Amino acid sequence: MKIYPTKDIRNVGIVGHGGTGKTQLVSSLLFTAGATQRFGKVAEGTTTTDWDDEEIARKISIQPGLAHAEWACTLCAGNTVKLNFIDLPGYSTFITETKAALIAADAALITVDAHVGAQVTTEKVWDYCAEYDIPRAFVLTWMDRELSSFERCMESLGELFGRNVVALQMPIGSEKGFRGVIDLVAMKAHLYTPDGDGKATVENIPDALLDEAKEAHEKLVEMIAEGDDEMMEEFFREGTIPVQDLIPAVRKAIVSEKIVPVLMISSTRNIGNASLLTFLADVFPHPDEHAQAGFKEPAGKGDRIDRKYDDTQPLSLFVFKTLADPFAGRINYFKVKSGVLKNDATLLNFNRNIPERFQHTMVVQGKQLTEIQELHSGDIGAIAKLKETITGDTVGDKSAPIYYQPAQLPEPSITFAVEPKSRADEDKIGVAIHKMMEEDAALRFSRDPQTKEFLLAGNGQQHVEVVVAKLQKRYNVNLTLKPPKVPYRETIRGKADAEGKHKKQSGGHGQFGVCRVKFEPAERNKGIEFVDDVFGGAIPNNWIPSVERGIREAAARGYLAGFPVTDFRATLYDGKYHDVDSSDMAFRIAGSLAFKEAMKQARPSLLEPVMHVEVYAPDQYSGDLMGDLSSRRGRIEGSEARGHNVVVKAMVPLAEMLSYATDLTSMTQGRASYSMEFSHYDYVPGELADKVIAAHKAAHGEALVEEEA
Ligand SMILES: Nc1nc2c(ncn2[C@@H]2O[C@H](COP(=O)(O)OP(=O)(O)OP(=O)(O)O)[C@@H](O)[C@H]2O)c(=O)[nH]1
Ligand SMILES: [Mg+2]
Repeated sequence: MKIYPTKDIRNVGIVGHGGTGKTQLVSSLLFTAGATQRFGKVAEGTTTTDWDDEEIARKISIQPGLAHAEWACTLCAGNTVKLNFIDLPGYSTFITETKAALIAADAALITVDAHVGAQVTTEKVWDYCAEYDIPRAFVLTWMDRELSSFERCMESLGELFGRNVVALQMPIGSEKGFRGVIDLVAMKAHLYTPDGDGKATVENIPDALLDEAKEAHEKLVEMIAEGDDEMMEEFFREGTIPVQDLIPAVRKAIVSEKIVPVLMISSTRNIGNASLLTFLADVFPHPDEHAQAGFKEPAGKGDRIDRKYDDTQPLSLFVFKTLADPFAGRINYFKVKSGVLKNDATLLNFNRNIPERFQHTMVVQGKQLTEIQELHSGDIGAIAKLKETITGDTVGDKSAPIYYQPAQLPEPSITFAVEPKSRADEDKIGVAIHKMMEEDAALRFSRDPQTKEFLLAGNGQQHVEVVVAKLQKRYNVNLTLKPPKVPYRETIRGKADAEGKHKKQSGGHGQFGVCRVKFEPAERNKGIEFVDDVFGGAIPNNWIPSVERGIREAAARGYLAGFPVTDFRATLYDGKYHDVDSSDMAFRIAGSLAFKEAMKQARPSLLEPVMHVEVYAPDQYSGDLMGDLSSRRGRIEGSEARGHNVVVKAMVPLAEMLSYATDLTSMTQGRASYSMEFSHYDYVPGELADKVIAAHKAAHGEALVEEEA
């Protein structure tokens, strides 16, 4: 593997709606560029970037897949550039992986199924690109498919993303007859042999398409020249701009996000591959064209430190994905953010303040890792067996600390109880899940304090199913997945003033602790706030944390139905103690008694998670969709036309959305898609709350009684 300087590196994030052909696209590009000898296919489970067992079995991407290829760049005097592909999942249950790893890309290709046009995740990934401020281009996939339409896609993308969406190519032939593209910059026809090697023969544009191509060329040039009077004048005077001037201008327009070009491909039949590769090599930005900022403190805090993707700056790198490989151990994917990484370097993990040795730095081709001597600023690599480093950490030269901000990810939206099949499984579950959590930032694991059930929270049913399958395969931990649970919470709506008194002073060592605590509601999502307002040593300082702990522990166990009580303020203002009989334990119990007493007075209420839901469907379903969401206690926020589709946005309680995936499919014959993200917690209406509480008590009656005893 050659070593590439920054300006010859292109880090391309491949994003798009689920199943639009991202993985297949990467596979066909790798094949054409000679990076793989065999043409890998999703249908056969042989692609480079979907290499994980679960990905092969399910034929979908679950985690970021890395690959790289070399391709000649016409602008770099025929030099080859290194294309690093970051193939990202499209299904909404795995989209947090996409957001977390897209941060390493310097530009994105957004795939759009030419038969459908934009879909719900198309907009979502567009927003991620905007958040990271990276240039983007659309690739229409499935151009060989029946009813695919270049014109319809241009219309729908233009409507959605603005007038700067512009065609850089035009199709030659359509559907089964799709056999090439017209390069609207150079004004040449690129013809392909279907099922061939993906390389083009370049010819003049066929007469039948010439007028249309000229019109599209004019539109492109006008957009690029906009604001550049000299170029505009030249264009009108000469009727054209020489290609050698036009390519750099296109490049500038893309990098500055002035235009968003549209290209196209059939990646199962290898039509359009070479044209797309040349586009990426010629006009996609290199890392140093993308501004970056590190911070003096973790999590985006403290002053900004300006760093450039520059070999002469101190070394720093950012870990954007951790894989927990059961054999190789932990593997970290990282991007060199500044400086040069040399094999065998010892660096400092700034977040954890521990040294880490980069003994065998590697480049990644799917599951295959190859050692490399050095990686320059902006390049992407992998390293195995670091001690503690995981996703989101910054590592670098210890004399120049810096922290890059990790992606902001949403909280998991759905919780399942899992049951170990045997005692042996129960013993292994903790360690195994811990390893899984290293590679999966969207996973949460806990134990229900009342039922003692193990709880797994993730972004959707499929996400949690995949985790359970991996636990079985990798660590031989066998779990049964139970129906999903809604993570209700409890809170108070009123105030209370309560005394907690724990007194057992008959015989032996006594126990004594009294506390007086005021409780009041706090803002939503504030959690529990504890205020120490004790005067004159009514409770000695060392036992004040004991009262707090007692309150927090009791709140975690819940009051109405065993869900954690949250969003309240507890102010400890008075109490009593005994020189001999008081203890940490006595004050913890007093705190928990005060909490229970207060809950009787403070109008306890049930809270439920409310989700932000977006549904995409052909517009004929618009009325049905809205009616259905309303019947799920949803509040419709609006509906907008998207060409022939409609997007309906609503706020709906999670409790009503548990079977939505299946219901939506049957309601629309599978022609709709939706995304769902946690929005906020809100009160459960009275009658329903009673039902939830009753149901919970019936299910966990025993545990609750035990708790009282
Ligand atoms: N006919 C045709 N089929 C395609 C094309 N591109 C992809 N497919 C098929 O579409 C299916 C999904 O392709 P993938 O590459 O897995 O899609 P993806 O976007 O990576 O999916 P996720 O990563 O799970 O979101 C596979 O069966 C591919 O063979 C294409 O250009 N033409
Ligand atoms: Mg994929």
